[in-house]
Amino acid sequence: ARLPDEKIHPVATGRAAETVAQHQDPQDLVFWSGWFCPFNQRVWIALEERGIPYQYKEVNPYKKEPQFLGKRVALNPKGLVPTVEYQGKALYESIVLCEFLEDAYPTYKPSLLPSDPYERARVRIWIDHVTKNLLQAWQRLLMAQDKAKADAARSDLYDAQRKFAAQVKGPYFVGEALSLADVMVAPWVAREYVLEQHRGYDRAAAGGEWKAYAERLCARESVVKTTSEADKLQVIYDRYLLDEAQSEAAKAIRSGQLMP
Ligand code: GSH
Repeated sequence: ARLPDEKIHPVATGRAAETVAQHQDPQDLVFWSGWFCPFNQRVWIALEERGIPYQYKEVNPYKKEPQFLGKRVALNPKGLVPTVEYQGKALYESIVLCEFLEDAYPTYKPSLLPSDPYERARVRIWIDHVTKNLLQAWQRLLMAQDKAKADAARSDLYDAQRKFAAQVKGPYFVGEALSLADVMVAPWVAREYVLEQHRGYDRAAAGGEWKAYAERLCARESVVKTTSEADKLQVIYDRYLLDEAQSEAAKAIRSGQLMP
């Protein structure tokens, strides 16, 4: 039997489809992407912000078709998107990939890491906060099946967002320039409407600073041009909202663990 997660719309749509169309030519860097995936969007935003040449290839990570799986697992033992093939060698993990783009393409400006070592470390501390606190609460709220669980997750999410917002110098995390701290959180900010529509989330409840910051991120061109049509994404989120999703992330949250 086919996993329902395989029925995901096969390709990017809307503004994201235009971006895909502009990145079909072979390049040193092949971006194996799942259009719907927020981890994936981090790398996509970084590529677009910095104007790095890349070839876009769509993958549905839930499809276990052998010809796909063979290639994908060979590239990424975890079998996840995003995966990057750079000069024929594979790399994965969204945060590592964004850092790799900084190292491998130093002449592509703007850099998404500040030059000051203290500020670079501060960016990394708050990326860690996004990973360990903000995203976990986000996903728990999405998948919460009763009021008590939803209330607890929502309150943890507001708390994580408020703490993050207090660190934002404005307009972005380190100030005028966009940095990896913004890139790491942006895909989930751009999906907050799912929580608003289905889980009683209210951006303003995370504070005025978070609300203004979130609106700024959603309007950023690199975020807009890597975003597909909402109805295609909704099909995927419906399965999380009903707690039917079978992704590794869904299984982890369901068993009280951190997402992979
Ligand atoms: N920690 C990974 C990263 O940061 O890149 C997470 C990537 C991830 O979970 N990707 C999902 C995936 O490929 C799609 S959003 N899932 C396949 C599966 O669960 O089988």
